[in-house]
Amino acid sequence: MFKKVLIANRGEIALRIHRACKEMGIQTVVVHSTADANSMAVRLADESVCIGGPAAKDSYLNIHSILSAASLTHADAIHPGYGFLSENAEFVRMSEEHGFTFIGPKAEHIDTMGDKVMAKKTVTALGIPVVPGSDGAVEDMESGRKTAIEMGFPIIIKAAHGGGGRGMKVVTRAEDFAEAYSTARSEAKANFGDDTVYMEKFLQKPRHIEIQVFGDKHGNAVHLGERDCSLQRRHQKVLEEAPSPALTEEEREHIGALTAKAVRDMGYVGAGTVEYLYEDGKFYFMEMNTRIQVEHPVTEMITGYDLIAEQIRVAAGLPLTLKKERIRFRGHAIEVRINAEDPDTFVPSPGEITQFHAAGGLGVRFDSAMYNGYKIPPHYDSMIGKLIVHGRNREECIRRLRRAIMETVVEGVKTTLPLHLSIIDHPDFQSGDYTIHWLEQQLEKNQSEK
Ligand code: MV4
Repeated sequence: MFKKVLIANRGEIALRIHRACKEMGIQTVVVHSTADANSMAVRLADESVCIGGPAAKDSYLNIHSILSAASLTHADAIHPGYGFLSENAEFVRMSEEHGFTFIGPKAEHIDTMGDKVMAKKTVTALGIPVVPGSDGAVEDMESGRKTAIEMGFPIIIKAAHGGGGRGMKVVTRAEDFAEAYSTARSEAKANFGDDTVYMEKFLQKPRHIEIQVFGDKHGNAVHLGERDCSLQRRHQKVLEEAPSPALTEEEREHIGALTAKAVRDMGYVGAGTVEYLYEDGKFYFMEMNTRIQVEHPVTEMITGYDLIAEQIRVAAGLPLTLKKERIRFRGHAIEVRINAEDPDTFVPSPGEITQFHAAGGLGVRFDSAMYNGYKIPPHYDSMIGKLIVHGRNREECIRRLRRAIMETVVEGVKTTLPLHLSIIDHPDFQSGDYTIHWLEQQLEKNQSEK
């Protein structure tokens, strides 16, 4: 096992990784920017190294500084968390060349899944269902329009090197295809440095359902069930829950087994998430994320496994402790992301937290790097914490979440807690009847009432 792990991240996930390391008897080094010198992770880690200025490119994205810090402190392995360098294949290769184990998948799998056309080809060959569409890239306007007419509108044009919803165009009529196609290509070139685009039938009322997977270096792979992440705003997840209120036990078993088999056949190592759109009882592959995700605690709460500890064990070459026969799903879990933002306008609200109290009690978990007097720097993502609640069933979970939100105190900055309260109090949420468009439609309604 590793003696020392370098944490190449910040905020709540840096702290989350530190906690897992401490429970495993591993020493921690956290790297940080000048803006994060007073962070909780820096305070708690065994060692810390300041690696640059506040801008991510000067610190959390600076591969050379991070590898220097790892050399200087004699770290054995590097945990990238999520975001930043977590899906950068070049960082994986350079880390390994310098003798550090990357706690994550192989560079090859990061590359494959980073190219959405290649990802779709790869998973199709492994028996995963995908959205009908262009077979690979759309090379020219005429063939694209022809395929679109054959498939029937609406269709969606996506950038091969995009992801997270950026660079997509929905087309509803053949007359609009030409313009959408050329705009999509030039935007893809400008944003991702590659103008490759592909096309799919546009699903109009799907849910976002993702499967948590894990593989090890011995050829084992398992799934840990799904998370329903349909409640999003501008491709940012707002609330996640497991199990999905939309799935039957048979559907869960089916998509879970199919996904685990594909991941095993790929030889995938570490934590991953396979994202699907789900509509009318059918699943369609969207993309695979080759990292641990923000919402992983939802899965931890219903399975009882520590997914960060499992990532570390697998990276060290140990076999999965997650055993298919032993994975049981217990009760229901919901996570709400607490952002330092105005709950109506979503304008970021950095500044000093003047009063802070985390909710507690049975079934309540608060993952955050906040403390009384903490100054939220303006340079990063506005997520300042996650409130995760477990209950024996969905109804108990929602009631407990309401209680926990009411108990949480964050003063000095605006937060999205009031938004979460309004979501969980809504009959559509309580009945589990929502799609990927529900939240934005709801917010529009509220706006027009004002
Ligand atoms: C789609 C889709 C409908 N049909 N693809 C958005 C993020 C990116 N990963 C893929 N996305 C979508 N792809 C087809 N063929 C609708 C979306 C989409 C979406 C997906 C998940 C969660 C929220 C979303 C919001 C808008 C659009």
